Amino acid sequence: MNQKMRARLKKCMLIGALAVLGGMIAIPAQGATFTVNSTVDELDTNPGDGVCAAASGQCTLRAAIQEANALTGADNVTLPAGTYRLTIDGRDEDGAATGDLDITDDLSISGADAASTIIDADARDRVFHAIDTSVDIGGVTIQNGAVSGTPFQVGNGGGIQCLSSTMTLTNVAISGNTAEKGGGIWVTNASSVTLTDSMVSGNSAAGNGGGIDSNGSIAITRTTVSGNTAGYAGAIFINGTMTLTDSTVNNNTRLVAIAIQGTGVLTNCTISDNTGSGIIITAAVSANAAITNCTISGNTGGGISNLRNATITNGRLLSRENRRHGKKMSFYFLFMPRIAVGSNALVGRSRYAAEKKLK
Ligand SMILES: [Ca+2]
Ligand SMILES: [Ca+2]
Ligand SMILES: [Ca+2]
Repeated sequence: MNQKMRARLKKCMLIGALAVLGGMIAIPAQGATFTVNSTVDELDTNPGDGVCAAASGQCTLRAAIQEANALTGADNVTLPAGTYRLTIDGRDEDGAATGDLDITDDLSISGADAASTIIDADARDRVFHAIDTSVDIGGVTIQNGAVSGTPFQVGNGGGIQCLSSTMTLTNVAISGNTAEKGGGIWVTNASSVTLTDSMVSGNSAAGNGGGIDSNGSIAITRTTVSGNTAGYAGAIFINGTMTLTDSTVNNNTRLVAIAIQGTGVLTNCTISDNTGSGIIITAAVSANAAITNCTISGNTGGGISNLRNATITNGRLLSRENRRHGKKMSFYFLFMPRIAVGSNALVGRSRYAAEKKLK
């Protein structure tokens, strides 16, 4: 073997070794990407064949989701600007064939932006139903979902129902949806939702949470929750954990804007001009809140009703603007309040003592 041959052999062995190594490195599957090219609501003719195609030959939003559900692994849907109206009736079906868009396998949906990519349920059912999966949705408006009745799988979550799922919602608008609970979004206790740079507005619930009702974990950042109505907790009802950061909750209606029955961590927020109290930390044993650098003003039922545990730091509670029964009232205590305000820790039962110190 001459030197040239030896060098060639060495090179071959190196390439062979790299090939073996390459085979061992797990390269994550990219999944399929389906680009929707029709705003019509049509079924996929053959879910699982890898092709997003309705009878018309076009790739519709429903067909793309059915195809992505049928293919194992995470897939992507690209949704260009347009209004995608759901027109196939049939609630309480979880295969995305009728009514809402059921997502049952990991999926990412990318719209152009919330102003131009609009998914409208036309009040036939909710818009999205995430079921035991992980979903990213960005750049869309989710509107005009309407559900009612029982059980909860049917009646809760007008815009979105997040059922035992992880959802990341970015640059979305959730508006004009209605439900029994969670007009905009309803979240189960085994779920986790991240809502960022978004708007939740004009939704309504007969029961809890006009905008959002969450039993799971929800992180709300740089988001506005506005103009929602409910039987109780016009904006947000929290039975699990919530962080609300750099966000505004305003102009919501009925009894209280934010009800915290679990854990609430509110930082750099504005809670203003709601009909009812700004925030209630309920009497439930689990209820607790930490409120830091928030401005709470102009709420007609008082600023904060603290029935359990709350820690408030560097807050601006504008007592003249928060009213209850027509009288200025920033804090409203009913039951053994334990409250800390700035560096002045107040622990006690007397609302008058607490209020005096607060002013
Ligand atoms: Ca297909
Ligand atoms: Ca899939
Ligand atoms: Ca469904």
